[in-house]
Amino acid sequence: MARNKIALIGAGQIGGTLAHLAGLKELGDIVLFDIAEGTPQGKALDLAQSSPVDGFDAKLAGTQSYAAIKGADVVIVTAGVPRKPGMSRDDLLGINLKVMEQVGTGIKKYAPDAFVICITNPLDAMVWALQKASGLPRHMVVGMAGVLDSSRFRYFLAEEFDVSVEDVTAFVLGGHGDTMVPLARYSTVAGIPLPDLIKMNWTTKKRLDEIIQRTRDGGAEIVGLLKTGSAFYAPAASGIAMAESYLKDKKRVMPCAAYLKNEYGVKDLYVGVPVVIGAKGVERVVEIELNRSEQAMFDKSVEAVRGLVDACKKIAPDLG
Ligand code: A3D
Repeated sequence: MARNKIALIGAGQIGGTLAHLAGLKELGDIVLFDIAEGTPQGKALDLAQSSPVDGFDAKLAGTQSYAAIKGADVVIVTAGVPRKPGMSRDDLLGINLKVMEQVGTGIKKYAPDAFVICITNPLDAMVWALQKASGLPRHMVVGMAGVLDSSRFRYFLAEEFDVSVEDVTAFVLGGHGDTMVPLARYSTVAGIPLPDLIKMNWTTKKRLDEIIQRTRDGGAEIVGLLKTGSAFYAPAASGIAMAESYLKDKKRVMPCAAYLKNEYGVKDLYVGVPVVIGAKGVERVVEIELNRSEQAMFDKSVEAVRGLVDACKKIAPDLG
């Protein structure tokens, strides 16, 4: 059986970490693409030289040519610029929109059958633009944000309760940004929902609200510490979990930015919702029931995403 081929567009902090994880997990051969000459080649060679130590077999190559991604099974896009302290994700819109147009054209030409995962920010607008620019089927283009946001929430909760991260599940919906919607009712420790844990005196409503706010600010907290870029280990791990679910047809249920065609009452937008990822791409959008206050938070988040997509349509009318 031939190995799968994974193309990584953008070989920066996240791109390099994606390549490392894909190698360690033997997900397939890896091509790193970047406009910065030497960067993808250098990272590919460095990682290849780690493979005898770690015992994985994968071909790793770096390139400045889209032709090298030909026939990729999975494409993960991190090309663009990340945030610096004081910048919001939305400040990146103009620059990264142009990048999505270029990347979409390359994917359309050389990897039209791939499952495409977008990570570039502002995420919900960039995945929309990437789908439009590539013309790939909507169920084959998806955005990574919810897996990361819910992983942050899970980590903070596991710390709060002093239990294993493995036994904490969490749900975060909506756009990737300050309006994201961490859902306490659907988040559990070994199946016990968070509101019940408050009743059991494991935590207080006040503490839970603080954890939810820290989750919302999770990306900014790391930008503030690093000063020269944004988070990359956890975002890369999240992207790889989505790629793995597709390549191995695991059918995992994960919160991702998926194209909605009336689910949750939303049309023609990418928004973070739970989906099933399997060999057919996004196989199902899971519509959970929201109570009134959750729905209000979700609607606010959708409006923020719609504002960004409208801004994209103004800058690049051809995409709309
Ligand atoms: P960085 O280390 O700067 O890597 C980006 C790479 O993209 C650089 O190597 C650039 O040379 C390259 N690049 C720029 N323009 C192009 C182009 N036109 N074609 C190909 N490559 C290009 O950034 P990073 O890896 O830390 O972050 C990448 C993106 O992910 C940024 O937009 C971040 O904001 C975003 N990000 C998203 C999340 C989410 O949860 C959605 C989390 C963290 C970062």
